[in-house]
Amino acid sequence: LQVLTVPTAPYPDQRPGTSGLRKKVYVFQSKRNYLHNFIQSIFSSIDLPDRQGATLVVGGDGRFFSRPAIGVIVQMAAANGIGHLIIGQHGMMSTPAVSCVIRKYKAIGGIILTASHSPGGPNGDFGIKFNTANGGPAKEEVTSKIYQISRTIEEFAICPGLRVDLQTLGKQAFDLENKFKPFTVEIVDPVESYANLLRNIFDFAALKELLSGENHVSIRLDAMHGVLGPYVKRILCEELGCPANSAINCVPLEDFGGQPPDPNLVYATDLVDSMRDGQYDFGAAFDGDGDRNMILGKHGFFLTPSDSVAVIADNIFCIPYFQHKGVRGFGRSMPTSTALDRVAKATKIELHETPTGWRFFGNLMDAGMLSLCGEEGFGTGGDHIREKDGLWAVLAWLSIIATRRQSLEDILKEHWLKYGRNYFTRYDYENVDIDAACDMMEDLEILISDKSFVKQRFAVEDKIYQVEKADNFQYTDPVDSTITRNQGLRIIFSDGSRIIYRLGGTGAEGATVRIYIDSYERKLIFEDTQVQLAPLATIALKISQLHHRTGRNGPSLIT
Ligand code: VG1
Ligand code: CO
Repeated sequence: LQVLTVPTAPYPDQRPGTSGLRKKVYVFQSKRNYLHNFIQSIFSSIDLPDRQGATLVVGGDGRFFSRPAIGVIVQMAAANGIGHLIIGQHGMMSTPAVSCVIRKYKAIGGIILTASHSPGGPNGDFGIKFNTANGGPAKEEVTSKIYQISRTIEEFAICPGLRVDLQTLGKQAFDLENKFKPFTVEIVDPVESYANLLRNIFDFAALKELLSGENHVSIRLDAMHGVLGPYVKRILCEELGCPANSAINCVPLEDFGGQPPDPNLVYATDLVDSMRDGQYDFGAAFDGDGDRNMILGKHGFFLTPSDSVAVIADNIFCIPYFQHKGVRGFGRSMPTSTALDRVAKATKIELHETPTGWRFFGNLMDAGMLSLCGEEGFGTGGDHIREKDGLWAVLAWLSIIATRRQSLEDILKEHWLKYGRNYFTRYDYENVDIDAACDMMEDLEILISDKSFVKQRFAVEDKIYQVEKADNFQYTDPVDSTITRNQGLRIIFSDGSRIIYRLGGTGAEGATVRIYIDSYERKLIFEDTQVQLAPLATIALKISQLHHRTGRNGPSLIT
């Protein structure tokens, strides 16, 4: 097979965000070599000796445009010296499974075709995540290198005659011109390695008893037509004995059936509706690529992701993996509520507060400093891999329920009684004009950085909040001392309540402004979240003038 070098012209907008590059599908379809440029930039970011003959993993959530994209990636991998590709059958493999497979086969990394929770189909979004040898999202130094290369790229290498069969399991070999060794592609069952990993983390016999023994609990899992369908069916239904009606929307679709595969109360409507009448004791939904989870109790009782990681931390020894490996640290992203901090304090386990995005946790895990972590954005995971892991979170919760023999709601209420409750909400403003969003953030930073801002009081009705600290969050990695700046504007009040403003890094178009509100209550623990947080929300909008500055009347989404 012939290897060609094709001239190309760079694009200015291929900077990877929180987890990969995300654009509208039409951008990939209509801009000449848009995909090729980015893939070449990834390969060029890896030094040739490291790339030569190496193994790379390819997976994804099966969204529209994935198949042609994988065809191109295979042709370019061969032409760029990669020796061996491991690809999930039909080009599908969840993000956590890719992380697992990279580590298991000591690959140099993986490419995941997904825009996660964003809409799919011809009018939806497409995305490319790049993970490195530890199995986690590429670090800033790698992504900025990829971005720099993409801005000056002049040519890419490709093997246009190479055609791979994504359907048949097993190895395929291709002879390339001027190469001694054949280039090999291995199509693997996307579930197998990952299922094996889970078997070694959890007590499957106990879970099977919980889910299909006498007095079993009824659960409902919604794969939202993303990649997790086959994982849910094989692991939960076939292996752990859940009845077939436990698994819904388990056929992966290119457009996810028309809804964004976003596991929250707004988009996971099938799950939310079926939980309402109390037929199921426990429910969960996953995003397109299977790294996010939303968990509900009976009657749809909502578990916030911030509480989820705190409760898992407090019950961590219900999970055999941690009994064996011990617990070396807890982590949360900065905007995630401080519920986890209280457990860390009580258990005397160190807490790490990182910027948003899983790559920061990965560094700590590699150094043996972190065992369990979570993000408010429906992400939870442990150090078994280097990605958040939706199904792992579900099995973690089921392990707690199996051990404690209590409902999710009772477990959570006991947690609040023991530690107090952090009320948490997030307002998202999507596809905002980029200049308006950036100007607002700049002015807000000037305002809150002024010395006079500290000690200022804000009153709404009978509630008064006094500013104790305000800053632009920056993070110094305790392992390699890298400093990451500009990670969100924080206003912390004297009672520990926080308002955080941040620009999201996963939107495909325009800017995403996020406001996070976190407030701690020791006694009033059974109130409604939105009612409880209304005064702080009013203050957050007043300080930032967000509606006025962006021309919006309200958030696109509240979670
Ligand atoms: C969002 C979430 C963050 C998550 C990231 C990737 O980032 O807030 O918690 O890690 O998406 O999730 P941002 O920068 O838009 O706030 V996913 O499921 O892509 O893989
Ligand atoms: Co995701």
